[in-house]
Parts: sequence; C-alpha cells; structure tokens
Amino acid sequence: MTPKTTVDKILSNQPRQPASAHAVGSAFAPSNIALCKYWGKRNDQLNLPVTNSLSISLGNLGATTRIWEVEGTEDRVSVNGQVLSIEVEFHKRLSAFLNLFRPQSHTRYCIETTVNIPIAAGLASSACGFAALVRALQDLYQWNLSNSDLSVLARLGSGSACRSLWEGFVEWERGEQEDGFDSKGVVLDTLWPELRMGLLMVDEKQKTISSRMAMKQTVETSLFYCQWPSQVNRDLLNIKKAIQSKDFPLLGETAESNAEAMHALMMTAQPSIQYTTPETLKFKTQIWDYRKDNRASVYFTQDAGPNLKLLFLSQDESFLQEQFPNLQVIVPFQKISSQLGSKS
Ligand code: 2P0
Repeated sequence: MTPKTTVDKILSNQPRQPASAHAVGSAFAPSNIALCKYWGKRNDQLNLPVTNSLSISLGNLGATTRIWEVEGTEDRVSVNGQVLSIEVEFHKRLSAFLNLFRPQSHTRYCIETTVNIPIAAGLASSACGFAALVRALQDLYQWNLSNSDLSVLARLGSGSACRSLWEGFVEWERGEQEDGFDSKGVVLDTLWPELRMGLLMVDEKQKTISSRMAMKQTVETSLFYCQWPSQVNRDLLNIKKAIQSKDFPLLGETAESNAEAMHALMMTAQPSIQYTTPETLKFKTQIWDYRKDNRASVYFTQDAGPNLKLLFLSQDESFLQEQFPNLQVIVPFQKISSQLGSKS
C-alpha cells in the first residue's frame, strides 16, 4: 500500500472534480498538543506510528485553509499572507501531498492558510495545517467522508494531523494493519471544562531540526528506543484513568513524565538532539518549585521545540498569569461547551 493507493481507495466513491470551475473549499482545524507523545514510525511512507498517542485539541487555535484549482505550472501556497517560494521545504511537502488528490496531473492549486499560533515552534502547526487542508479538499470536491476517513488522509500529510479532526481528547490508535486503514484518531467522550493549557513561549524561532528528522534519528540510533513502547503503554493507561476520574495530578504528572522521557530519548540519539534551552530549563524549575511549595498545581509538556505548554486547572489561572505575564491561556473545552450549550 502506498499513500496514493490509500487515497484512491478512500475516495473510490467520491467526486474527484469540483462542482464548478470557480469552486473554493474552506475549512478550519484545531491544533493539538499530545499528552502522550507520538515519537517514532513503523512505516515512514504512510506515517504509521510505533505506539498510540493521545492529545488535546486547542479549540479556536489552529489553521484555516482555502483551496481552489488554478492554471499554471506550480501550486501557489501562502501562509499568513506570505507567499512561499517553491524551494521552501513546506511548499515541497504540501505539493507532494496534493499530488495524491489532483484530478489531472496538470491540475494546480492555490492554497491560502492562516495559522493563529506560532509556526514551527513546537506548537503543532503542521498538524492543524494538514487537517485543515483535507477538510478544505472535502469542501472543494464535496466529498462526504467521515472524520475517521479524513483522519487517515490527514495522517498521510503529517502523523499528528490525524488527531486534529476533533475537539477535546483524541487518541491516535496505531492500528495493526500494514495498509494503515486502522491507524487514525478516535475521540474520547469526556469533557473537562476546568482544564487549561498555557503556552509559554521561550523562543519563536524555527526549530533547528524538524520533528520528522529528529524522530527518525532517535528510532534509528538510540539504544533506549526499545523502552519507549512500554513507557507509552503505561502512560496511556494512567492518562485515560486520570481523564475518566478527573484526577488532575495524575494527568499532569503522567503527561510531564512522558514528555521528559521523549526528550531524554532524543538526547541518547547519535548525534544527540536537544530542544531544551537554558531558558526552558529555568521555566521548568520554576514550575517544579510552585508544585513543591504548594503554590500551584501546574505541570508542563514539551514538544519538538524549546517552548512549554503548561497544564493546570482554572483555579490556578490568575496566579500563573501573574507569574508568567506572557502566558497565553487556552480553554480547550470552551468551544465544545458553548456548542453543546447552544444546542440545549
Ligand atoms: C506529538 N510530535 O505527538 C509529537 C510530540 C512532536 C513531539 O507529532 O513526520 O509533524 O509529519 O508524522 O506529526 C510532530 O511530528 O511528524 C509530533 P510527521 P509530526 O505531537
């Protein structure tokens, strides 16, 4: 199975042409932050992971994408109003992904994406980018695919994108099949309105090594990688237990320890990979001190970058905003809660 055969199978009963020559597809997808991380693939071509992972979506923070067909020799891509050169890595990756969907080999696309979170700073912008793109393609071609099918398509663009098709907690089930049709997101049926996530920017610069490369390097060279699946299995059980019983310390401790283990693994890759800066470590120490002194029940998680995402409950929000004036507080369940409220 290749990405192309996967797409053709999922789209076998769907329109492959836009409804009209001037049709435009448009869609939003939220960003997601993993509480139990995806770190390592068993199939690089299909983005099939070694383990399950579990994330929380960021409500209104994410990507909004518009797409339409154009004449020309190249796709035209703009991100936050800036046109990307075809030499840029992200342009190449997007065009390669769009090759899977073009009705004719000469079809070209214009893609306009607006992302309301810092790009490539470890805030999962490629995840919401690819999820918004498959949703925009669904809108352009008027497919009627389920979120589950769209999740498989988004995974082919970027693994973690398969978790960005839902709000709230989402588990990416690694699946067992070689073709990857069972490797997709599944939403957990639990709301936690008091939960908060705080974005603590340490550095907005683009990362030095992409997560894709870092993941590959870790799997291929770390002697400790064989320990990772058992850490994930244990952490997933605890995170799901914590979500069900609303046990916040268990959720925080497990998510923090899972992120620290992922970064420890990277350090044992050859050459060693280090996203943590002295500034990151300073913030971590501050967070550990708040817990130790019972000043706040706050934990962190960290992705492929120096920035931290704090996990806490609404009761500690004002204290943490005072301590970290630049903290961007996200209420992950606000959007679902207000949607449910307006329906009732
Ligand atoms: C995650 N990350 O679970 C982990 C934790 C970063 C750190 O998924 O190669 O951009 O496109 O499948 O999804 C980032 O990796 O990698 C990621 P590809 P992706 O969120």
